[in-house]
Amino acid sequence: MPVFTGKRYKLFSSENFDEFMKALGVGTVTRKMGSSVSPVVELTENDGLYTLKTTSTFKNSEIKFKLGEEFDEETPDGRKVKSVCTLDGNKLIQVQKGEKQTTIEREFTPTEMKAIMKVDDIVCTRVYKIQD
Ligand code: DKA
Repeated sequence: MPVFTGKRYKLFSSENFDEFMKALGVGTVTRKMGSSVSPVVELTENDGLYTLKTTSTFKNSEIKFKLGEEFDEETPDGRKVKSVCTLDGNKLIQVQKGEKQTTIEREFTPTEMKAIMKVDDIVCTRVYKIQD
């Protein structure tokens, strides 16, 4: 298994998340809530079906997908998008197509997960440290 599945990663640092959310049209109240929480992310895999769970006191979300297969996703801020996830070594690359196109690249290592999220010309970097 190339990725570190079944581990829990908790948000440690975040850059440009407010700008990223603003570019997606997320309102002030939701942005404040989104910025104030430290979500825990967990990726698991069973027979080629991946589950990515994000939990926080603000919102819990879960997506299930097979690599390379498009699926419908409702984002934590309520956008309805078409997503495709692929794997490049330890990097899970998610492309979300909706009113705007977003990419979320999550790189998993034994100690941390780094998410690079892009929309328009905005790059948001979020680092999550392993738990347990
Ligand atoms: C995360 O996994 C953040 C995921 C990005 C969500 C986009 C907009 C959220 C607005 C609350 O830590």
